[in-house]
Amino acid sequence: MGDYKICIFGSGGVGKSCLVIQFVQGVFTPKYDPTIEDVYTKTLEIDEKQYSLEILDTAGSDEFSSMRDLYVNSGHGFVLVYSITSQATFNDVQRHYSRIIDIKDIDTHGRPAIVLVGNKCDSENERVVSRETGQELARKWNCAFLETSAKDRTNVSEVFYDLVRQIARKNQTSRSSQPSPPTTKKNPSGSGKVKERDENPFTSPTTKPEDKKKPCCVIL
Ligand SMILES: Nc1nc2c(ncn2[C@@H]2O[C@H](COP(=O)(O)OP(=O)(O)OP(=O)(O)O)[C@@H](O)[C@H]2O)c(=O)[nH]1
Ligand SMILES: [Mg+2]
Repeated sequence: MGDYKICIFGSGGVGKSCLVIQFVQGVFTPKYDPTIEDVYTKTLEIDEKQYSLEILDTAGSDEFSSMRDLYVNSGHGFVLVYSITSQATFNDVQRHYSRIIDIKDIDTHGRPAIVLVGNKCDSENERVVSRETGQELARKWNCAFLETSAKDRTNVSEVFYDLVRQIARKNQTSRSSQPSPPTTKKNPSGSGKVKERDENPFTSPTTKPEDKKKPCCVIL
C-alpha cells in the first residue's frame, strides 16, 4: 500500500479546509473557522491499488516558517489552492509554488507532484480569476489544474486522485523517491481528522476524538 503525505497550501479563506473535509467526510462547512493545522487520513483505491493518504491542512494566515519548510520536505504531493473570487490569493499561490521549488531537490527527484486548484467555482458571479489564467499558470508549472467547488463537491475527489496518480507515476520512475513504508496508525482503517498541532505533523499521529471516528472509506 502506498503511504502518501499531501500538503494543502494557499491563502486564508480560499477553502482549503472545506476541500479536505468535503473529500474526507463528504460534508461542506459554511462557517469559516481559520485553521491552525490539521491532519486528515483517508484510504483510497485507485486503479486496483490501495493508497493511504495523510493530508496536512495548513494555516493560510501563517507566514512562511521553518515548520512549513519541514512539511514541504516530507510531503510527497502538494495542492496549491486559490479562490477564483480573489486575485490576491492567485498571486499568493505563486509564492507557495516558488517556496516548494526552492526546497525540493528538483535535480534529483524531478518536479514535485502538484495540482493547482481554483476553488469556489460555484461563485461564478464573483469570479475575478479566469479559468484561462489558471490554466496558463499550470502550463507554465507543467502541473495539473482543476477548478473546484468544495460547496457543491465539483472536482474535489479529482484533485486527490490526480495527485495520487502523479505521485505513483513518479515513484515508478524514480526508486529514490519512494515514499516511506506504511506506518501503523492508531486508527489504521479510519478516515478523518487525526491530530492537531504537533512538532512534526506527519510523524506522530494521535487518535482523533472518538465521536469523530468514521468507518473505513474506500472510493472505487
Ligand atoms: N461559495 C463557496 N464557499 C466556499 C467554498 N469553499 C470554502 N468556502 C467558504 O470559504 C470560507 C473559508 O473556507 P475554509 O475552508 O475555512 O478556508 P481555508 O483556506 O481553510 O482558510 P484558513 O484555514 O484560514 O487558511 C468558509 O466560509 C467556507 O464556507 C466553495 O467552494 N464555495
Ligand atoms: Mg483552513
